[in-house]
Amino acid sequence: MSKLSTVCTSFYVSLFLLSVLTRLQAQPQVNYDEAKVPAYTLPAVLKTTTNRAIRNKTAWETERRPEIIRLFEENVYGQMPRSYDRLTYSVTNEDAQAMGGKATLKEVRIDVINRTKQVTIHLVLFVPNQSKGPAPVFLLINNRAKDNTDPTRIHKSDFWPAEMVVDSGYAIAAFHVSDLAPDDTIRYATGVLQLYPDQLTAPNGMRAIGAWAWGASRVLDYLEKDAAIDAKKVAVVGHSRGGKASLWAAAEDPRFAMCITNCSGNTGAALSHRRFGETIARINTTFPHWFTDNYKKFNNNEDALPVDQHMLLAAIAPRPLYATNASKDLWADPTGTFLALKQAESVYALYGLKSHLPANPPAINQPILNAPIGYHNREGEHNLTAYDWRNFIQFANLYYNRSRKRK
Ligand code: GTR
Repeated sequence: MSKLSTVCTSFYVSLFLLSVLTRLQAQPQVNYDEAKVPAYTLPAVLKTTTNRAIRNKTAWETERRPEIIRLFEENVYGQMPRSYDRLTYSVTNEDAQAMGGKATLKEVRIDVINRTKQVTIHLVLFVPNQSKGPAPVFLLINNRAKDNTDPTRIHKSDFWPAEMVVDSGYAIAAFHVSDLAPDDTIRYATGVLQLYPDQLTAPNGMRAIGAWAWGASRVLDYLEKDAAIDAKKVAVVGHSRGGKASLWAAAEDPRFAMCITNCSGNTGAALSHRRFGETIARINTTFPHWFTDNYKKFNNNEDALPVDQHMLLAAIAPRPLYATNASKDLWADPTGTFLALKQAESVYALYGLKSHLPANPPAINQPILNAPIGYHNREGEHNLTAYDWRNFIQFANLYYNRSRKRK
């Protein structure tokens, strides 16, 4: 190598190292120390932006709840388009003897058309054959590999333990996020956003998480037409980024009977004002295609945000809500999740619903299974596991049995 090229190479190497260093310095260190959580004031869930106190469920439903949804649309998840020209569906594969005769498999193609553009959602659904009437269902927003929801059951996974759910008397369904918005900074716009192109240029335009939640509602449009399903008992389930979407879907669409959010962390079930683990700046930098452009204003500026995630959880009331964490998943801030749930209790109380959450986070592997607010912190890593699903089923059993008795 000539002397000149050696000099050039080391010049560029130093330039590269310098830029990496500058970027690292620009990113504040991740905080995992409770003592370093800054003092913060959460926006009050039961006070309007004009500072009026909300004292009953009518005022909550007519004033504060719609205001909260608007604030989340404007600042975080973006507008949620409610109209479309047409939805059609066709069962592309049906097997009444799936899972060795235990279930009926349906693969359904759902097409949603708006302004000549179309998006196709591929739904996988297993309904227990033993079911005495229309079956309640768990609907997973699948953000992981498609083989997690393999309709052939050659590949089985605890991420979507279909056999366990069917054996418990529930139907189980799933669709993949990529049908709505590929999870990619550039390609995310190739799904639902084609149907609503104005959203792309709007500062409060929907992005990928909004598109996934929108997809869950379109699947619910289909489930309402499927006689094998009790559409009044659809639990929307999501893990991590899928759990952010399951919360937004349930908050936006009151037809979802139950919401389950697993390890959803920042801009999911955890409080952002705590700046513990993943922060708004980090999530917006790594995943700029998930939330509105407006949300970027709150990078390293949490105190200016007019909402926090406890308000999203509260918007799901009085419907049952189950949130989880994993003990080694500090990035998703288990304490911040528990605190957000505690803050939502006051809204459930407006409906006369008593929370069974303890004052402080329960010990690891000590689930709180009584509705309206369920919670557990599973031992282990960031994941969706058989342990988590067993508790979701228990939570749903307790809730549905109790509401049956009330009737
Ligand atoms: C992480 C992201 C989290 C969470 C997670 C996941 O990288 O920072 O907010 O969404 O991915 O989806 O597994």
